[in-house]
Amino acid sequence: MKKLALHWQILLGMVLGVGFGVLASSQGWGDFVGDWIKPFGTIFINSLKLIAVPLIVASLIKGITDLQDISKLSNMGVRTIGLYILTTIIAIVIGLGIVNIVGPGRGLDQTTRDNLLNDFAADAGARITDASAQASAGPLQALVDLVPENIVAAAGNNGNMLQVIFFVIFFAVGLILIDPVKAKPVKDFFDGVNEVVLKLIDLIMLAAPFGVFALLAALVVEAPSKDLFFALLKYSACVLGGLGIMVFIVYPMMVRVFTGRSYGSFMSGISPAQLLAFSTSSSAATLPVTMERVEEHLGVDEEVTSFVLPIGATINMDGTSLYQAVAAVFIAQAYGMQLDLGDQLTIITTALAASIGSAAVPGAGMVMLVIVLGQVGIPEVGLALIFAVDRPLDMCRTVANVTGDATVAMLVGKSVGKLREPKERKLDDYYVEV
Ligand code: DAS
Repeated sequence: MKKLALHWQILLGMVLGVGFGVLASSQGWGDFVGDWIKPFGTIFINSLKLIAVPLIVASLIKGITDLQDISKLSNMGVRTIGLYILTTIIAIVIGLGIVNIVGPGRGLDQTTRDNLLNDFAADAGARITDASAQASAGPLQALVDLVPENIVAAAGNNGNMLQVIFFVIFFAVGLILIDPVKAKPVKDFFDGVNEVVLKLIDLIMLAAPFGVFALLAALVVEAPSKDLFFALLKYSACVLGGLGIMVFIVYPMMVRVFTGRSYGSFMSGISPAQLLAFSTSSSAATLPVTMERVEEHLGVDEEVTSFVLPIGATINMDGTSLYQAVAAVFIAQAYGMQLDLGDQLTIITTALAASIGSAAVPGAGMVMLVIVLGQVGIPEVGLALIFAVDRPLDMCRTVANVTGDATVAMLVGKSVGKLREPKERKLDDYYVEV
């Protein structure tokens, strides 16, 4: 029996969702969408987040114990972190290049600027409060936060994916070091959990077209007024242009050069995860699908994906760092500030740190942007200028975040000899055999 390939199903759900959202907005059905459609989108995202932690635990333990050798783990770790930092710096430099050349803030008329500040100052204030709590922490706070005092609490608290990962790596190393006879039942148990969770992902993805329909219909109905978008069009174009260069040029080129994989094969392999990242604005919610796509359709061995992707979903946010660099310079321009080379270098280092510190949930990048603004002396309330268009940009930067993670997983897989050729798939694979 033939059925529509997953990425076409999701794309159809997205298109129909936007269409229905536009119709609902024009007919005044906003409340109906909020009460009867949006909840299905929330349920869909929650179901993906629900299995993210069990998936990370089971696949990390399976992946690391399959290594059987601690030195392989550290070798993979060094390559992973190194590539994550490299791709993030590339993203930030591209963002800075575009925003300094285009200068979107220089053209922003003062009336629009003051209206935006008034309309969104309260929202910006809330984000500034959130971020300043993180900014006031000591230099090693991020390291301290890595070690949870209670793993159950850490697993229950969404933003602490890194604490779960830290504990699971620690546990898996212990499992490698004990008597293999005693370790086998534990390893077999987590292998079984891993299989079950992968099957749950398949079941949840059956609902993907309906989930993204609900998410996008609600998003269109709740979108701020159109004139705000036009006022911030140049700014949005700078962010989208930079993200487009990363997603459609830099990543596929890195994959082509370092793994030999074709453009079409890479893009068709990762596209369902990209569409989900776009619809959910959450790397964490998309992670189960990212892992399944990178393993099954891009050919990276599980012992690599189980390590590289959960870490990437939390600390590697190339799209977010590019957005933070563009937003910081845009706000400075809107206030008539001149940023010298030193300021731009400070933006690079701070955006790198801020993107690592951003949680893999909607809107996290904007909260951490406050830290970048503070470091360069840009008025933090300037956050209000970009609030109106943050959600659609968040959707796009999450696509870049996920694509960057998949790219690094392929490069690390290739470098440790764990990248196999999957069945070659054409980009326009409309139907698959089931
Ligand atoms: N939405 C975040 C993510 O999940 C990115 C961001 O907020 O910038 O990747």
